[in-house]
Amino acid sequence: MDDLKQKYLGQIANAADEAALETIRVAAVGKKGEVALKMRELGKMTPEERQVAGPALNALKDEINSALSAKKAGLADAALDARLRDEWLDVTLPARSRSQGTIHPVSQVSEEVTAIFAEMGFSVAEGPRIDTDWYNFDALNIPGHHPARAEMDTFYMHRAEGDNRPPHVLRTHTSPVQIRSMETMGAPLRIICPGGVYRADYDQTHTPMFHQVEGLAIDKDISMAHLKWVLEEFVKAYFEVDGVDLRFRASHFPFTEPSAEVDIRCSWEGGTLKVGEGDDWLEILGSGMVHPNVLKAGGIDPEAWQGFAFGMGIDRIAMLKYGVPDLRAFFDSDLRWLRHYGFAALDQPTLHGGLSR
Ligand code: 2NL
Repeated sequence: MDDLKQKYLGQIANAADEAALETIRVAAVGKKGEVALKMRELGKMTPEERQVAGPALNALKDEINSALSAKKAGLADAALDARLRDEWLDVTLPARSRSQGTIHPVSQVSEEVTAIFAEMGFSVAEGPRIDTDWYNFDALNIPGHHPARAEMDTFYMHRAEGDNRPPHVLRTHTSPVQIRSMETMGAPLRIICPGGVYRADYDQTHTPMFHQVEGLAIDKDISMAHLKWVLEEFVKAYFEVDGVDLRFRASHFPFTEPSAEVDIRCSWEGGTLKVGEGDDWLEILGSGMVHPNVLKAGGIDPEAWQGFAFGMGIDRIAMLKYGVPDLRAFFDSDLRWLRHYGFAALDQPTLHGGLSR
């Protein structure tokens, strides 16, 4: 018995890991282990011999089991110590001075626009980029035969023969998000909807995917005067100037009545854009009072509520503010372009902190 004890306590002391310990446990005190075999021999002994050997075997078994548990706990402690040593981290080190990535101008401008309108009580609404032609067209007072449908160069989703679901399109504007918001949130409502939109068009000023932000304010007594103030505040904040002249030109959109396109006073002296001075005018957005049919489509009673809406191109106002000459480069994923026109990842645009710094 002393030999057994020496043998197993020695093995346990030298075990390198838990797996080795388990092998030792099975060989020593397992059901068919050496101690169990010895216990079977008790039956052949005289009662006197058994009275000595029985308790001694039990004591040996207990001793081996305790040694196993103690070693197991020791191994776990050592493993934890090793992890703490290896995974040590100095959290007081300064951040890396230049992070790898940059914020894309489209993301930067979306954040800037969101910050400006948030200050005026608008929240951000989002929706699907693939939607039914009802949400994209019919609900916006653009019926099936309307020329605007053809003009928009819509991407239609393929449909298999016999598929009776309503036709789906890649949204050509973010307006369907506003219809969905009217349905789910009702009036009064104050939202902006920034996001990607799609039209089959490609040249220096058009890409098949681009970005738009639309705004919608619905209340009991919303008028063109509110629209004018909101847009003036927006243009001043966005271009970071103290004053700007806006020019409202009568226009036509199916979803607004009356409709106006908005120009801002600017100069192009020396090839760079200056907003708020000079004798040139720059068109930056379309707007108007929401057409009663559109309110109805959104489940809002046009006898009780009215509102204004506007839409502008995010990529376009990004090009204007940050002097990017070619729209197509926005979506080329050229790292040199991204490093040049991108923004520092940790600078959040806020009105109090400066939008673009
Ligand atoms: C443009 C013109 C515009 C709207 C978008 C809108 C949305 C709803 C109801 C009424 Cl749900 N109107 N959106 C209104 C006027 C103009 O966009 O030139 N965008 C680049």
